[in-house]
Amino acid sequence: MAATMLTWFLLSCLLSCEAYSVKKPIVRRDESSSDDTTYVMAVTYELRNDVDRHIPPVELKLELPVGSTIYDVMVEAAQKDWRCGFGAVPNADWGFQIDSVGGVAGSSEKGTFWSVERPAYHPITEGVDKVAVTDGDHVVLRYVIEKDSCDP
Ligand code: B12
Repeated sequence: MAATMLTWFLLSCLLSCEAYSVKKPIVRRDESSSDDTTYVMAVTYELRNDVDRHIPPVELKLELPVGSTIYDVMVEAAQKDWRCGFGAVPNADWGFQIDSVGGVAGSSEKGTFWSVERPAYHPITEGVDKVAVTDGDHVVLRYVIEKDSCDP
C-alpha cells in the first residue's frame, strides 16, 4: 500500500515538473572566442530588389552574439559581402533609417524605399537598431515601390 502511494506521489511530481518546464532558447557556444559568456545565434540575411527583378537576390547565413539587433546583422553582412554595404541616417525619434543598400537608394520622388521585414512580408514596426534578432531568424531587406505612406 505504502509502495503504491509512493509510486503515485513520484509520478504526479514528474508530471507537474514537465508541465512547468521552460523551453530554453537554442544557442551555441562560440568555440573560436576566449570569452566564456559569448553565445552565437544563426541568422539568415537576404536582400531582394522587387523594383528591378534583374538584380539577383543576396542571401547570407550569419552568426552573431546573442542580443544583436537587425542593425548588427546588417553591419556583419556588409563586412562579409560588399553587395550588403548600406547607408543609415540617424533619426531623433525612431533611431536609424536605412536609405540605401548595395548602392541602391530609396527615393521619395520615385516612391521607392527599403522595407525591413522579418521574415519576408512581415515589416518590422521600429527602426533596425531597436529590433533584436533571435536564433533562426530570417531578416529580409526588400526594395519596393510604394505610395508615400508606411503601414508597418
Ligand atoms: C511616410 C512614412 C514612411 C516613408 C518615409 C519616406 C517618405 N518619402 O516620406 C517610408 C515608406 C519610406 C517609411 C518607411 C519605414 N517606416 Co515609416 N512612417 C512614415 C509615416 C507614415 C509618416 C512620416 C512623415 O512623413 N512625417 C512627417 C515629416 C515632415 O516628418 P519627418 O520627421 O521628416 O519624417 C521622416 C521620418 O518619419 C522618416 N521615417 C519614416 N519612417 C521611418 C522609420 C524609421 C525607423 C526611421 C528612423 C525614420 C522614418 O521619413 C520621414 C520623411 O523623411 C510615419 C508615421 C507618422 N505618422 O509619423 C511612419 C513611421 C515613422 N514609420 C515607421 C516604420 C516602422 C517604418 C519602417 C521601419 C517600416 C519597415 N518595416 O520597413 C520603414 C523604414 C525602413 C528603413 N528603410 O529604415 C514607424 C516608426 C515606429 C517606431 N516607433 O520606430 C512609424 C511611426 C509608423 C508606425 N506607426 O509604426 N515610412
